[in-house]
Amino acid sequence: MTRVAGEVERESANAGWAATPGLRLRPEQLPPDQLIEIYRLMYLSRRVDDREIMLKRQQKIFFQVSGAGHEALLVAAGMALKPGYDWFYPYYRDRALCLTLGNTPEEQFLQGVGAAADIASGGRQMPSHWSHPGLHIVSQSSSTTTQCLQAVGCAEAGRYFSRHPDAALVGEGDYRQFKNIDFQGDEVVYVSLGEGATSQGEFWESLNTASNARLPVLFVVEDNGYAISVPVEVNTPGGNISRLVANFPNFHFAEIDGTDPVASYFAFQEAVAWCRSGNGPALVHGHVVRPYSHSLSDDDRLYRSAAELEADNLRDPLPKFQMRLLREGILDEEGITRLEKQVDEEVRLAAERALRSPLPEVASIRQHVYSEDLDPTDAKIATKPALSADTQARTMADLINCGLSDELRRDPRIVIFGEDVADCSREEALEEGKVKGKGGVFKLTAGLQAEFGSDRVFNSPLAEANIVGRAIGYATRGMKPVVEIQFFDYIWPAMHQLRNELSLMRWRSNGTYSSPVVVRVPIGGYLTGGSIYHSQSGESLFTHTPGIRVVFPSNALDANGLLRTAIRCDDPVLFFEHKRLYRETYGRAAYPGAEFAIPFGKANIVRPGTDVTLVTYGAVVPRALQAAQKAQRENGIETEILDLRTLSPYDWEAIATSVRKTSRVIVAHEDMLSWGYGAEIAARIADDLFDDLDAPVKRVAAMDTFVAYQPILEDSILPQPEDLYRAIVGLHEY
Ligand SMILES: Cc1ncc(C[n+]2csc(CCOP(=O)(O)OP(=O)(O)O)c2C)c(N)n1
Ligand SMILES: [Mg+2]
Repeated sequence: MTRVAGEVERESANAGWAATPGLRLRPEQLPPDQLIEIYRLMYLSRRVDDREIMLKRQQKIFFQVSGAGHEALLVAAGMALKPGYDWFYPYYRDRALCLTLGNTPEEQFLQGVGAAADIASGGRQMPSHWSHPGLHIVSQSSSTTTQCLQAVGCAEAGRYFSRHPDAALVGEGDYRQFKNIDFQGDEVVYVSLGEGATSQGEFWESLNTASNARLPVLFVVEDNGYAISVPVEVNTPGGNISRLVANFPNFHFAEIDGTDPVASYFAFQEAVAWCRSGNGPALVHGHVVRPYSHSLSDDDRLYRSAAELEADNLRDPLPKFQMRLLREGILDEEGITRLEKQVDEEVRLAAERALRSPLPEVASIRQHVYSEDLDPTDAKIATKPALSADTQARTMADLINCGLSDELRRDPRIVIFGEDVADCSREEALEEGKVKGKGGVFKLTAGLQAEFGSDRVFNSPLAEANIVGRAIGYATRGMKPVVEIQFFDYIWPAMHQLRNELSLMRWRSNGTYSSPVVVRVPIGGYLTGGSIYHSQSGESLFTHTPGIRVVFPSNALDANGLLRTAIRCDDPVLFFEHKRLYRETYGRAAYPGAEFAIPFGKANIVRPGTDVTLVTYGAVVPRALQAAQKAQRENGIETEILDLRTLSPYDWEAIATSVRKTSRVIVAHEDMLSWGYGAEIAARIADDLFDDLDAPVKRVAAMDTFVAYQPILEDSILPQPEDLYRAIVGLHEY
């Protein structure tokens, strides 16, 4: 660990920063041209903010959050890094960074207007939500801190490509055709956040992995002393984040006066050099000010005293740096006025042009929810199983493991990580044959690290957001992470990344970034003792999330064929694997070869019938079969069972065709009844097929409770073959 520039001792955070005794400023100076350019960019950033504030007051734009007070730190950061070479995960205060990298004032005003030509999002995101593919600024959300883990994944991808340059080659017949791979070998990944946002767990998760893997991530904490109205000491014990992070190994740390662009520049140069030369990550903690309240919706006089605001004003980097230029004779009054006039004019013209720019077409709204390049429902994807001499019936667990290994062999961009997925993190033991290896708590990834190496199959920390957040960063760089969440019951820490990030990367960036990750998730109950926290379902939460494909196979062959389509897909896929089905006798199949694939959105008619349609998926499929056999045996009823196989998209054609034939339909699933997946299907059937129905649409599902441990309770909570049988007979008699 090193500690440089601006090492200070003090009790509380921002208050009195400027007066801090012992602040160590570097003796170096910068050439006059660069000092003038720094001032120009700082002033430009402030004036774009001022113009946006005016436009917002005139109701010509609809939101404003300023970067005022952060300019010195961010111009310095931008100058120490290379646009289009390094990668950037900024946050909403980073206007000055983006301007320094080459994002133009006009591009920034186009965001405010919500114009079609807005390069960041085409009018989908608020202004100051930066994104610029040419400059390597990656689309960000409004969620504080989610960018940190993505930046870590982005850095990992850069390292992976430099170690495995062949992986950058374009592959045939999958998502790789649509990804530009761009890596340098020594690129640095910048990520910034406010001091308040360091309270989020994901910040600490990202430090964990950046430190452990010695990744070239430059963390920048922009400490303006407030998170909206909450002062730093409420968010950060002791009021100083530098103190708290100081023991992370492999980091270079710098705590600096972020209102001084020269000191900041030298600090960033050192930090960037540390990262670029492969030593590990760096964290620059810059003390800045916030002269314009949190946003235009906030008035900081409600919670900050006049004296405090006045003290902050004295540290405003813009007048301070102007005074310095005058004092040091870099510019005189006239030079300052000339420069400022030029900038004012540039800003005025840029705003005028942006206001005249065409607005997005309403018809474009649905674009980029999913990939427009690769359609996973395309019937051409379908292949027949290529049977070999090996006709042994394999379990779903086996055929998922084979599918992963076939694809790892075929596509060098695939990495697999998650909790316990590796065979053995201490790989010497594996190499020396001292241990057999674990390969997942359900053994679905067994043998993969041993065969493909620890760069490609490895354990994550016990942190689900870490898994999904990093995977998004990897995928944004064109890789294919196939990650595992150990149990569906523990997917929730990753929910923020799944719902606000993974699903949205393509849509919110107007199709310029994407993150086609596969997340494999063991799910479901019927485990006899699985209890609450190993039995949950909840697939409808994800089918209710646009941008994600949701797959839920019921047998070994489908799992293999759908997994292949998921991995080759250009969209993010949640791949649900029912734990109870992993090793069932039901649904085993012979190995179908390394090219077997099933398109999404194609249901399987598990059992043809003429009297009642039963639409279902997952572990209810074998139970529905039992019920249908009994209904046929005892009541002469012919039930047609549709296994949807993929829940989003789902095969409406197959449902409609069957319901038109039988005029009676049950939608059944293992998840709770109310607001479950079946509600949507039942509502659509009632809407679109009303004239074809001879009876109400019925649903069979779990009780609206969680799953209990004691088997007699579990049995009554989850839908059983007997429940399905009764529903079939009841509906037939209706
Ligand atoms: C996960 C999340 N929670 C809450 C918010 C609402 N919010 C937006 S900015 C902000 C304060 C951020 O403070 P800080 O990290 O210090 O950054 P600053 O705005 O001061 O630069 C909050 C609470 C959010 N955007 N995301
Ligand atoms: Mg803050």
